[in-house]
Amino acid sequence: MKQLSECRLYAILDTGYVPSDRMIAMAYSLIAGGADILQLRAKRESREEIRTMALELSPICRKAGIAFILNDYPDLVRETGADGAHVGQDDLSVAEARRLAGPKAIIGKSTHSLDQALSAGKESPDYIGFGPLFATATKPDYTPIGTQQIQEVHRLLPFPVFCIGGINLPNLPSVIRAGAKRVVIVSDLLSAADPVFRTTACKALLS
Ligand code: TZP
Ligand code: MG
Repeated sequence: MKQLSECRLYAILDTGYVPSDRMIAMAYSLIAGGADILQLRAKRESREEIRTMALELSPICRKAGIAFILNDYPDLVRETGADGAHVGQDDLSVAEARRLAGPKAIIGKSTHSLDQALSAGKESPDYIGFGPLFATATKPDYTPIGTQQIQEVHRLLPFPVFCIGGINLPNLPSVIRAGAKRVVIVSDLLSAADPVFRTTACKALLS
């Protein structure tokens, strides 16, 4: 499996954008476009529905050689064959998530400010998400933090930082100029007329 340090483009399969009957096709499109990691983010589905989707997605990612991460549900990581879990500020600690997901699991944490990023650093996650950089309908209740602190967060933290929130193909060059090395993109890839083309274009800018 691709190491996190090699990963540049983290794509999220968010069920708010992709109906369950298109989920697998979308996973293949994101992979074909060069996504380095896939996350399943299903905020409205039941644990059982998430388990079923994860059982389908995890062998697809495994064959593609990329990590498959569950948003929330570290307790489902082992039984679904996922590679890790992503926790938010109001979720389990990184240590608790790791205990449930297993010692080899990748554990990521969301952070929404420089202070939160530095606190998360003390929990030794495998990576953090940092944002939302810009306003986004995918996470509407959060204040955008802009791009000014991207270099600082990279300077202070020893693990991969994935900038997130409102990033799209048109603004990606400015995000990279601001210091981002890795990004998470959700709606811009999932809502694209041609998700393979869009993912390929974003990946090309990051490589
Ligand atoms: N966490 C911070 S912003 C965000 C999450 C899950 C949503 C990112 O989605 P998009 O559509 O790429 O703005
Ligand atoms: Mg969560």
